[in-house]
Amino acid sequence: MIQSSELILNPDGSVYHLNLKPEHIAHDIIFVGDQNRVEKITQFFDSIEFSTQKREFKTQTGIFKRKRITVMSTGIGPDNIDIVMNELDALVNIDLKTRQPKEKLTSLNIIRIGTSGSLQADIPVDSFVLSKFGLGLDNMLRSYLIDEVSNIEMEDAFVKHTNWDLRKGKPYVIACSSTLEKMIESDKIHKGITATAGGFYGPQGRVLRLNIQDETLNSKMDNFKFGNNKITNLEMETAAIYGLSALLGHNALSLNAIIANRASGTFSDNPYKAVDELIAYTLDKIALG
Ligand code: R1P
Repeated sequence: MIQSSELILNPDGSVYHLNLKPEHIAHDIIFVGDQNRVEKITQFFDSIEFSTQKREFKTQTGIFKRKRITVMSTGIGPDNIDIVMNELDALVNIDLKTRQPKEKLTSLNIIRIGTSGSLQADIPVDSFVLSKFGLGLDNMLRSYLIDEVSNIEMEDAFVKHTNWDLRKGKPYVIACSSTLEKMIESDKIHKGITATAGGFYGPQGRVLRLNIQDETLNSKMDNFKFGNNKITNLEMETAAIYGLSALLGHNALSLNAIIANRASGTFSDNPYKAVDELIAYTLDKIALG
């Protein structure tokens, strides 16, 4: 039995941070970072059956073209992903009354629609990126036993290429769900490795008033290659979502609208438009899938 200090439930039986009960979530789930993006998606739904919010975790479940879909904001960063993924998994794979893991496990489909900065001059602002791999620079996943799901060869090649200081922890690499990749991909979408940082400024190479440990990291990431894969973009959730999904048995895919190009120093004139287009594209693919 899982103790009440380990799996915390609210007085109404919902999971602690997400405020959700098992009946509130669909099998197909869209993650966004920003809580205001939830309604940008559900405005296209035919109906909404459930809404809740606690802190940055806003959830709505409804029907889009006959498909039941849950849209949830994760807030910013891998630490939030640890909460979201564990509590979502508990909703489907732990009996909340007996506090025992279920014998028959459920796999959720999780698609992130995020915003991100491109590291490549040829992936301009307003384009879309599908993350074939998540490269975690953040360490969150290292609290789990990950060797069976991580790509150790790529991790080692990255550490060598960037002369990575292991005092910052060892980066981890996790692949996307190939089933979801096939469902969503098209020639409109760039594919590559998405680097996930544990912070927005120093951890992504931004210098305001503090010196950072490696000022050349972004340019080294920019020319890292593993097979045909290059690091396309940098954000703060993908690798953590891929890692916990792989460990817990869920399918995950991350899509990002590129709103900044770190190689050219440019920012989209209308970042909301790119996000809206990615939302419309993804919803149609999920409805067909
Ligand atoms: C930083 O501004 C946030 O924006 C990006 C980063 O991953 C981080 O969460 O994604 P979202 O727009 O999905 O939040």
